Amino acid sequence: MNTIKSRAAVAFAPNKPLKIVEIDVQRPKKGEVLVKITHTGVCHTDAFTLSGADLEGLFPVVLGHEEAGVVVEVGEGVESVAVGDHVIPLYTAECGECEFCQSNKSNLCVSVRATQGQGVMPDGTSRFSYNGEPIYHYMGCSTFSEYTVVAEVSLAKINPKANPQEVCLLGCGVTTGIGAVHNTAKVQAGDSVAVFGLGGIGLAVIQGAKQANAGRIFAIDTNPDKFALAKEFGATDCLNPNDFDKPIQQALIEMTKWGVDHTFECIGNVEVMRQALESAHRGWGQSVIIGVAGVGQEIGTRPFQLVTGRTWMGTAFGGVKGRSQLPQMVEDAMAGKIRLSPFVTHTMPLDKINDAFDLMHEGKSIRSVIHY
Ligand code: NAD
Ligand code: AHE
Ligand code: ZN
Repeated sequence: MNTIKSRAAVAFAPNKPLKIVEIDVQRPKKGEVLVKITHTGVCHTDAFTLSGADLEGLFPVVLGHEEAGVVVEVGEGVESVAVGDHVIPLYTAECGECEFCQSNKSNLCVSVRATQGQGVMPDGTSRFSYNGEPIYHYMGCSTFSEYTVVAEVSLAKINPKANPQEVCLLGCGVTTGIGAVHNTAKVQAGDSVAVFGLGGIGLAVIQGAKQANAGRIFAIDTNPDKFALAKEFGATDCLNPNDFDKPIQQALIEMTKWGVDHTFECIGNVEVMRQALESAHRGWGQSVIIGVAGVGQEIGTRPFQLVTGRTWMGTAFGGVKGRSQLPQMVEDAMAGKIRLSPFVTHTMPLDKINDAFDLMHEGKSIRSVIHY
């Protein structure tokens, strides 16, 4: 048999609930791997694409990109993973050979990125179908299907003893936040930090800032229910912008005299991106954009903000090179150096996945983890 059946949550159209159906998954071709997903987180980026605001959004599609699984079959030529290996699929591949992999300045491997953005495998075709009609892949992962096919270069092999319900979060949210602190901003001991948006990403930034022995850590969210966990991760000051009768950037500058050394936007709101940049310290402040903004959205500020020494930066997957660096992050989580359990506020089987999106939109969850 050249195909297997797989239970999947398919997004047939933007802004509609996912439908749980049985899809057909083709066996892996050359350079590809069939993975049985055991756990997958639901990240705001999945909701973003489902909303129709993603320039690269295609339907019907199997979403999901924050996961852990086990290799069940390898295609021709695959040597770096074998059947039974525990893996984390990567939306930022690492081929080791492209200009970006060869550089220590970037993790943005281009080996499969073009076809990934078109919702297909590197040979230009999909491995998924439903009633004979093709379904698109998503971010090179598509983990809202029990079985998925990914490129070999998109797999990090991890310690099989790791807890998959927790380390799946290293497939996106936690790695992105922690990596943004260490690899992108390069926060140093004593530096001040401001985090805008306290979801999975923002809380991971706080965890990273604490690891870096940052000084004051401002945690900013319009939902005060997020403050307890922010404090648990190390926030020193929790601020709700709605409590101020002035722009939050002005409040932060008044609280710090010249602004904050490092600010992080973890929402995907271009107005907040401006607030974060303008909260950064005169002369050297850095502002890192992590949030993903919708099609047509643009950022703006007075150029004077940059002339006076602020730097605007961005990061994807926290600058982490997945195949070479993620296995060690899994070890760090197993050793208690990275805390994952507080992020997992809800767990549920695949057929309840639409609840995970509702909980996110209602501000009630940090991460819902789906188990198969
Ligand atoms: P989330 O929905 O769990 O958290 C977002 C938080 O922002 C919520 O707590 C919400 O209350 C808060 N918020 C919303 N509007 C606000 C405002 N105006 N001011 C202050 N707080 C506000 O989302 P998440 O999963 O943590 O993802 C955050 C963003 O990061 C998304 O845009 C996602 O697409 C993006 N992301 C980017 C990368 C990357 O590699 N660059 C990786 C993962 C996620
Ligand atoms: N498809 C969107 C861009 C989405 C985006 O920026 N994605 C982030 C990861 S979000 C994970 O939750 C990323 O890694 N970007 C770099 C890349 O290569 O995709 C659009 O605007 O078209
Ligand atoms: Zn994500």
